[in-house]
Amino acid sequence: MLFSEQLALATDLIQRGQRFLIGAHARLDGDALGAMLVTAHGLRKLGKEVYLYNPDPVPRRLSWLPGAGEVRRKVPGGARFSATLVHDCGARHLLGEHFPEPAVTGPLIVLDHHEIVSELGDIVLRDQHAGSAGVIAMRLLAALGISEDALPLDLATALFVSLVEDTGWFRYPNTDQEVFRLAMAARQSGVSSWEVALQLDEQLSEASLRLLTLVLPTLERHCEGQLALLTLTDQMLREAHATMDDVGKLVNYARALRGVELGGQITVSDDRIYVSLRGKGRIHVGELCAQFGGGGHRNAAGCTLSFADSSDVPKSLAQAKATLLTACQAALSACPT
Ligand SMILES: [Mn+2]
Repeated sequence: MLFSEQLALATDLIQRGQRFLIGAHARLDGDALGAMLVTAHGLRKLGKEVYLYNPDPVPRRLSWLPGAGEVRRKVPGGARFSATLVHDCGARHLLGEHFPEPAVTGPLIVLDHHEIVSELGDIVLRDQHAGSAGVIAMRLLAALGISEDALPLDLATALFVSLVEDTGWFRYPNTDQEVFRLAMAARQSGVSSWEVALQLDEQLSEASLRLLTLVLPTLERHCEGQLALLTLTDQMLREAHATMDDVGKLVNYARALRGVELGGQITVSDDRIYVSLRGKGRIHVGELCAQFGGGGHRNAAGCTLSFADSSDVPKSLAQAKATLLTACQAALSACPT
């Protein structure tokens, strides 16, 4: 079904309903939370009740966003919603194990821009070309009659965060005219890019720098230098007195190297070995991660490689790495320069 047809269905459902559950993928990032808050502030403006839910806590660097403090990790018992709006999510398992039943959530409206996805949602507002999930949320609000002119500051701030987080501050190829137009709308509503940058990127913990000094020495180059890999373990987090909140975007250091086509970060945490992959455009990392049940975008994706045997982490890590190297080598060979 066309995006416009799905949009008409979503608009109708929201106009007729009163109470909405607002969700996003687990392990919230700036787009997931930003998009949730765009929808939440927008629906409130229309006189609707909203309830914000995520299985994971809001990361510290996003906790300043107006409305972030309303995100709850449980849905109140007995609650029933007219519909649930799920943001930036292309797979059910990303909603967490305790995501409520359909009897509670009502119909599921997905607002997403991932390319590699699995079946999820009764109404799916997905455009893989949209710069962020916040862009999709704005398309929905526009259809509901909310004008881009004179947005409330809380909504405009959430929108701006969604835009800068998923476009890398307007650098990635998804930075299109719609992104710039919405960024301009946010600016005109009073959002200061420097104030947002101060909150997002100028509040590092010392633990995050200590962690950097432990992770950077793990750098490995493979596939004739085209793949750069960094490894992060629970042990390093403990040594740096850091939490996952302090990890940041380490994987970007790997991709940023000259001669690198694929940057990867292998994380060993909670007995899980997962990988974040970043590309420069030649290789579709979303497709690469889909081989392992993951997903994402052309230049940014992730997947769980295996479950680590806690009795022999180095061995499980070596096996996971070998699997990843084989897949990367195959992808690089299939797409020569
Ligand atoms: Mn996104």
